[in-house]
Amino acid sequence: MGKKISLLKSLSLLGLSLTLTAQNPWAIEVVSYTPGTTAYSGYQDPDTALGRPTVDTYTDYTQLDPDVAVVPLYAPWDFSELVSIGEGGSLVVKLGMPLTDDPAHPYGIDLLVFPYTFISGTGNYDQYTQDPTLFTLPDAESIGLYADGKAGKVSLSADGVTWFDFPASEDFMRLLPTLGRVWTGTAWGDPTDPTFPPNPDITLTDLAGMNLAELCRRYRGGAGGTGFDLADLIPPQSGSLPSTFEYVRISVPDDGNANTNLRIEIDAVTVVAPVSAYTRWTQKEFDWVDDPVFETPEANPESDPFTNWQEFARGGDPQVEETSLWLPQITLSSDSLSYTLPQTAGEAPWVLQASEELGDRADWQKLSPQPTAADSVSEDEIHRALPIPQPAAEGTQFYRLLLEDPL
Ligand SMILES: [Ca+2]
Ligand SMILES: [Ca+2]
Ligand SMILES: [Ca+2]
Ligand SMILES: [Ca+2]
Repeated sequence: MGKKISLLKSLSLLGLSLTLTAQNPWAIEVVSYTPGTTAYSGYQDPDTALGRPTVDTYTDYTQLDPDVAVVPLYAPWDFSELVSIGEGGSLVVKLGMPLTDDPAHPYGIDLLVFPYTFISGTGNYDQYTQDPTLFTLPDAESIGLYADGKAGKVSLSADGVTWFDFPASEDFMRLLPTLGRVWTGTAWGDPTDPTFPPNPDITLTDLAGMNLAELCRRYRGGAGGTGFDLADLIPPQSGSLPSTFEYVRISVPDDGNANTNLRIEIDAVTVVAPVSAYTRWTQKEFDWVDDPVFETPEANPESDPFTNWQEFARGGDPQVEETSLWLPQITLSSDSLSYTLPQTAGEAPWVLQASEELGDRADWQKLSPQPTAADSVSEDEIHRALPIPQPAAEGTQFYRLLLEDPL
């Protein structure tokens, strides 16, 4: 009986620890909020900055519930969705997970801020029919990003006491405005992933004249947002930057000018998720404004003999027709196996397999765990050496390298 009780106790402790370690990639707690002098009245509930960016908003004032997907032309606008920060004001939130400068983050972007903004220009998106195929974005002369009187800066802290700023040039009102749901081609589908940033180098003129449905596809499942790279933080005069941050501060300067009304409205902030080496490769090799259909591992946009997956793992160029790609040349010594990879393929899943037989009787088994590779880099190549375990029994051991399939 006593044993049963202690088992139940440990189970409930396990449940508790799971709850405590659940990580949310957005703000989970308001630490402080000072509206400042010019914050919009009504928009002063700081809890509206917690959680993910808004998925659905209201078609108009008569709606009791959100009934239309947020799109880059129709931003969330309700008191329950945004908090306003005016001159001299600030908002400090605690993130639901650590924020780091992870090299596996897309485009180097680590943090996303979702302010109130939208693509402006000629024409109105009809939020009642909410059909993005019927709307063409403004042309290059008239396309804009709503940023009227918006100003502010982002700072980060590890402990909530010492703050580090992004440069003043890193303002909020950058592409892309929030997208709430994925456009499936025929309907609004699942909520977008607010941890997947857009390419920070896209410009408004890249988007000019684009159909809204096409633009939504370019988000590639992400929610948009203004990206910040921790590598851009202003380092302290002495000491070094923390490697991990937990707090985000958004503040609006008081410019001392009674004629201006600087402010910013915030929907959410999120922590970017790492992505696969293959996804990062596509982000380098393909333009963001091009159709994402060309980026799948199976695709072969230039119709040479190699899929994108082969191009990625064998140093190919997915835009150039090639007749041959690199293949690993293996050298074996008594205790290690070596091969060379193009540097761009350094993270491709080449795995080492072993078999005691060759030919029909071969039984190739992936070494588990894989031997720890020692890489040395020269020019654009990686020379990789893998220690080979001593064979357990007498006889011959054969090895081969295998390129695994995409996940
Ligand atoms: Ca970064
Ligand atoms: Ca919000
Ligand atoms: Ca190809
Ligand atoms: Ca090629």
